[in-house]
Amino acid sequence: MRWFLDLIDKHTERTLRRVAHQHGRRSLLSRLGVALVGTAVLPMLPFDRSGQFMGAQAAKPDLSDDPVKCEYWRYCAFDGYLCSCCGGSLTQCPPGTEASKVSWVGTCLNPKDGRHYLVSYNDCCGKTSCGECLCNNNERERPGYRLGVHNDINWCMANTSPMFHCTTSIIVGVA
Ligand code: ABN
Repeated sequence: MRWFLDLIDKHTERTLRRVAHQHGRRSLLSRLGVALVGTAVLPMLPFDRSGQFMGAQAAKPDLSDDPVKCEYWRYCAFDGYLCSCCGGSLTQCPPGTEASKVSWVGTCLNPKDGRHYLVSYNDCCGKTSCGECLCNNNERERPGYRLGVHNDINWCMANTSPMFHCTTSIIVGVA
């Protein structure tokens, strides 16, 4: 009888040791793995360090209404220097320059009334490059091999002086 009890004892002990051994090591390994991955991945997560969650978005100024900013709505297909930064205005060439006889016409959405307008981008000619407020937007523009729909062109070429100074943006119609 004694030998039988010893046998059960040994068997139980062996089974318990094996279970404890395997289970303990696996759970330790899995916990270690989670800790390692966690510490490596946590710093990569995006954090809002500004302390103004979603607030920054709301505070963005509306540049579509400012004629000295390239984001102004009429400049959607503009390529040149803004005449509003060069001593002229949105529609007027600076003193000493004259409007180009030909121009590129773009179609821009006015966010205020939701309508599309035809905007003529006339270059102002007769003085060297203004160099201020370079602006290059290309809505509906196409590459140079399609000349009629390409805006990267000196429109002063048909004037007495082909020197390009800056570009105006004149509304010529509603699309
Ligand atoms: N239409 C503005 C411009 C002038 C010269 C060269 C490229 C573009």
